[in-house]
Amino acid sequence: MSATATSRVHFRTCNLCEAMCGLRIELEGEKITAIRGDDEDPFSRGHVCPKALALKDLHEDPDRLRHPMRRTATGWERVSWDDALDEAAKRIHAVQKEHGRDAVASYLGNPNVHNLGNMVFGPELVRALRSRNRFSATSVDQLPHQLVSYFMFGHQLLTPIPDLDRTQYLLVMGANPLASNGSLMTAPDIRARLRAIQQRGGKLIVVDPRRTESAAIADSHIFIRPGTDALALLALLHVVLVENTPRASHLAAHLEGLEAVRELARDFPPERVAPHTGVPAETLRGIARDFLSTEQAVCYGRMGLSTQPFGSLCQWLINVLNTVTGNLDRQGGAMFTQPAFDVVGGPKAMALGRGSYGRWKSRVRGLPEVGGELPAAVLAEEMLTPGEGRIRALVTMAGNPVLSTPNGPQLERALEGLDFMVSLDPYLNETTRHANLILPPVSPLERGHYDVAFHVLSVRNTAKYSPPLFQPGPEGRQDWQVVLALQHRLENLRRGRPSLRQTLKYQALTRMGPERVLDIGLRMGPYGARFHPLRDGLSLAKLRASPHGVDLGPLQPCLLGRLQTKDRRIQLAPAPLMADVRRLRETFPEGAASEPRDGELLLIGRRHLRDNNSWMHNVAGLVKGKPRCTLMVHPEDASRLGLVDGVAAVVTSRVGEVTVPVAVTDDVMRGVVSLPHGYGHRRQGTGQRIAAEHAGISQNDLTDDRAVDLLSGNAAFNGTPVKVKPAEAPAAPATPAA
Ligand SMILES: Nc1nc2c(c(=O)[nH]1)N[C@H]1C(S)=C(S)[C@@H](COP(=O)(O)OP(=O)(O)OC[C@H]3O[C@@H](n4cnc5c(=O)[nH]c(N)nc54)[C@H](O)[C@@H]3O)O[C@H]1N2
Ligand SMILES: Nc1nc2c(c(=O)[nH]1)N[C@H]1C(S)=C(S)[C@@H](COP(=O)(O)OP(=O)(O)OC[C@H]3O[C@@H](n4cnc5c(=O)[nH]c(N)nc54)[C@H](O)[C@@H]3O)O[C@H]1N2
Ligand code: SF4
Ligand SMILES: [Mo]
Repeated sequence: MSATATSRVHFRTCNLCEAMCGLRIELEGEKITAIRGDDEDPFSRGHVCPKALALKDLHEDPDRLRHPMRRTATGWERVSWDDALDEAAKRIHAVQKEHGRDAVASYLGNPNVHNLGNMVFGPELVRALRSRNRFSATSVDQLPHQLVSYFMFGHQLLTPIPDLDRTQYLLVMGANPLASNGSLMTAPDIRARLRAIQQRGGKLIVVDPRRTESAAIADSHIFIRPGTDALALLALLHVVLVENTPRASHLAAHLEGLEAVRELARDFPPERVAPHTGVPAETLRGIARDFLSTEQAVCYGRMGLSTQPFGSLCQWLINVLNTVTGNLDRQGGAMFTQPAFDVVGGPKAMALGRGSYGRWKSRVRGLPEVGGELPAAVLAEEMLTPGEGRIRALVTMAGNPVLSTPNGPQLERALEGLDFMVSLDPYLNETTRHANLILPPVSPLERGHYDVAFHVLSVRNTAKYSPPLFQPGPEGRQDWQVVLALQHRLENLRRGRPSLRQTLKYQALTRMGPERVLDIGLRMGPYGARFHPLRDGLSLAKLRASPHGVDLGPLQPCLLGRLQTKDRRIQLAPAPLMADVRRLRETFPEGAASEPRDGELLLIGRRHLRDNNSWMHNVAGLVKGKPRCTLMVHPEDASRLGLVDGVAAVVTSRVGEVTVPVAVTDDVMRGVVSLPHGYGHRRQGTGQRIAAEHAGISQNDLTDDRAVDLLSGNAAFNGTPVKVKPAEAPAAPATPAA
């Protein structure tokens, strides 16, 4: 029998970053022969980055786990799904019975947000555990944005998005979209979209302690001392509100607290902040004047502003600047989406929580809960500190906190002491090697996809569903199926016997699946077909019939209809944020200047187009070439410290030490050094062979779990004080053992 493989083409959305690029995948039989950009996708218009091809590598990776694994004294052994789920449920139940509910913690990582099933049913895992010890990658990332949206607009996901395609002036602070492809600003082919601003006569300004890839294409790049952006933003507000009178916006009648903000800004003229930020007063005055004179301007700040000690103040002041210059909820300014599956304003059953603040506190350090979670920076101390309420077991789903959260080595020590740990993850890595059980989901190509989160954060209203490309084998489970199965077992264990009600609920949810929930959400949403057979509107069937996606138009002013504050007003001066300015004043006293302390340098992060946090270094095509895990050092610092380009240096912080090759470059500011995060694959007992050959070191072996934005608890990775010295001459090679 001769088998001629049939060729076919499959269209889907890339789920690897926030850009939602449309892909055109070519196949011969079951084999992928090419992955290209989908020219017919109205949003991404054929753009892809080098990571798109990795979807094939991830799918075919022999190191990717394909069945549940149990750790034993002699190594890992394969177990059946039933045995693994029974064991996980029994052990979680046993820990909670003996030590209380909060003794079991959960940590949910970033890829959950890129996964339809996990967005719909992931919260069931947290609900099933009934523990207050909930953690996620949110608190090493965008937590300040969420907290500020909750305070100002009444919902943590009511996030203003730069109207990239219509703005005439984009002020980027602490983001590098040319490497990250954009974040909290879904915008495929970001380079072309940024260039377009300039082509239509607009300007791109980048404020960053490093001359990044994005800064290199900007009209101007301004170096700023790490961690001082809140001061710079207050100075911009000073020029706008105190030295000038900005035009009134259509929201003027709906603003609460404008005078309070003006009074606050009075104390921060550009001259007062310059000795701390390193930004000349005239530079800030120029930006403020541009903001006042440009019809459509917007300030946008991301990781560099969120993961620093004043992350919440930064994101708040950005929103205030956009608002008082008349650019909030306005074409070309900072706008809000109206997503087809509306988890913010849609039907209650579909909605994600509005948010919350300080309903409880972490046991050891007393940091407040935000949106039902505690900061990842306290996870290790909650495991290591004895006493009532100590965490003794952990469930991780799509997360690698050993490499992603501050002071990773301390967390590793803490994981070693747990009574039980289970990880939903396709890889045996730095975190999951500590688990007793690993429950691997299918590959991204074996599941349906819809970006529940990123359609909410997009620069244009669009909707797109991708069906599974491959059918999973008999051992294949999606995360959501594992979550529901675990929840079902836990409920029965708590009751002491199987309950009919629980069984019916479990069967109903399993049969429904995320696709059915998506269909209902689309139908009930702002463009929905409802349940009327003749109504022309969105439904899952409609999206299935539009494999390149549906364009729903540019963002529209809609804030007043979507606002969820109690008094239906925009809160410009929320009390917790106003109060936190005191901490800023104390850190950066008036009349003083911020100077480096005894030879210390400030460490910042760095992303590269071919990396994706910690988990894609097992893809050969992405790690090839020059090693990227290097310490960038300014030439003057290098010569002062005796550091040589390409030669190893020892970097020390309060919590740890790493040895890493130096890259001497004046792309970083004097006094600042930069390392990427997500490396550090040298740990014993992991199962990612290619990553181990390109190990690098983990930036989070240096970052400090004590350094947080005190208001939100978000990790303050950027601005970690470090000392750097040349590494000793390499030791003579050891005599080989006989
Ligand atoms: N290729 C790739 N793409 C990714 C990811 C990845 O790992 N690799 N990760 C994805 C994820 S999870 C996210 S959250 C996004 C993040 O997306 P971005 O925020 O755009 O990415 P970063 O490269 O972290 O940009 C942060 C910038 O802040 C600067 N910075 C550091 N400290 C300060 C400071 O104190 N002040 C100022 N003004 N700037 C500062 C840094 O130099 C850096 O250029 O990227 C996503 N996309
Ligand atoms: N120093 C420093 N640290 C940082 C950052 C920084 O800029 N500097 N950035 C922070 C940011 S923005 C983020 S978002 C975090 C990310 O932090 P994490 O989410 O903790 O880490 P990731 O590297 O994204 O790891 C994702 C894990 O999910 C697994 N995975 C991938 N896809 C799936 C799936 O579909 N299902 C399941 N069950 N598992 C899956 C991978 O194998 C991997 O183990 O890191 C943060 N850490
Ligand atoms: S930019 Fe992001 S979404 Fe687009 S191909 Fe690259 S990883 Fe995928
Ligand atoms: Mo992130």
